[in-house]
Amino acid sequence: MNIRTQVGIVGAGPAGLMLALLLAREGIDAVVLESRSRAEIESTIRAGVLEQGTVDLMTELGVGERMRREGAVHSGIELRFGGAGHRIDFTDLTGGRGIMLYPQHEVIKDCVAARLAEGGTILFSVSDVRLDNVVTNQPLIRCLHEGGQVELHCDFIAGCDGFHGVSRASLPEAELRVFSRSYPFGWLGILMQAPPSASELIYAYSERGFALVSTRSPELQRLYIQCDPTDDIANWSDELILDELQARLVTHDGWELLAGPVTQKSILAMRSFVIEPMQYGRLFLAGDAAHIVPPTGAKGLNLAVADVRHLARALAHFYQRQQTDLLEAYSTTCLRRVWRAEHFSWWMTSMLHRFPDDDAFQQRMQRAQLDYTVTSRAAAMSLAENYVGLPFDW
Ligand code: RFL
Ligand code: PHB
Repeated sequence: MNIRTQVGIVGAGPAGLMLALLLAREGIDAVVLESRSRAEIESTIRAGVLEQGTVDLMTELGVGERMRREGAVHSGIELRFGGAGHRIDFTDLTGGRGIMLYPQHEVIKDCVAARLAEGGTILFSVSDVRLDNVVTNQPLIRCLHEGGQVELHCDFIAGCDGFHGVSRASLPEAELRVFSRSYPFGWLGILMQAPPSASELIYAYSERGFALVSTRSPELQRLYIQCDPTDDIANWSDELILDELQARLVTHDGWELLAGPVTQKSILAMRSFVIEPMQYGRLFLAGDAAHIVPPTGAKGLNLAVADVRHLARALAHFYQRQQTDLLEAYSTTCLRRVWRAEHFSWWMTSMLHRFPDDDAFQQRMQRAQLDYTVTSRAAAMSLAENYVGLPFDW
């Protein structure tokens, strides 16, 4: 099967789907290729926190209705250490901005439904995806779909296929710089059937390691604890996980975690990663395909959305005025925000986790930083500004 489109998009994650919706608004045709099934992408548990800018964009794109109904607006977070909680008040510190708790797979469902409803093509369960001719004006994507060969001829390719996708590998190594750091710990994440234990997210620093209390719905909690990244999840019984959460979250005023059945658990590794540049010829990378942050700052999905907003704007500029200046600036424009988020995520991670080689001095440094963050208005404002997300055109 031969298909012709203007923009070939590899990957139906938040980056690929939002790009397709943004381009449609500009009258630009795009086809999305996704290696997993629709059911799979609509049920994979990942992010939960949407920045104000992501929320605003979803509303603008007409995919915000269910989010506004079912999502939860949060106007602050708690930093917990030394047996006490300290609130960072986003509304006060950022002039009324906040965040939305709405699961990533619900964002995916809303975007897939909207894209199909507007007549867009998404080919699910494709395999053997290969990118060719990316340095020419006629790039080509080849793949297999339902047993047949597909050739997608396009003007541009958007590589939105995440960290383990194929797009990044199509950039020649000699042209690239890779920046990366892996952390000596991971997160053990669980879903637990219980009403929220707190009205806002709790980021806890304790001698036993980091813990995070988040939520997915009025009946479902999302919780994380720092663990050895090479540990086997089979070593963690539900009781052990809950005991560890209680111990790390303990307060002097007797706060209690509302417990219930654990319905899902897994361990994820943590790393920071950036590739420069994010573009080669007519191939543009966006989202996790180009950069990864540790989840402590809740930035990954939001960065992916910021990338594709720039990409859609640059492509619209190209098709409307035949000018390539915004496309040429794409990588530099995105990387400024990417590095800001890399720093913020690294900083939150460093402040809140126990490192295996930490000595007593290092622990005092972390406590001093936490104490400053919750008592200085300037420091709290910096955290709040980064957490709710800098404006799109920052
Ligand atoms: P995705 O979401 O990985 O989507 C890529 C898509 O491409 C498909 N694919 C291919 N398709 C075609 N051909 C190929 N060869 C392909 N190879 C792969 C994949 O199947 C997939 O559907 O990348 P994208 O769109 O860049 O979005 C990035 C975000 O998903 C990611 O940054 C966030 O999930 C990170 N993240 C968080 N981000 C936030 O902004 N706020 C959060 O609260 C937050 N919490 C998290 C997170 C990530 C987590 N994990 C599991 C890594 C919490 C966790 C636990
Ligand atoms: C989540 O709810 O999954 C979540 C929340 C905040 C984070 C990371 C993940 O920093």
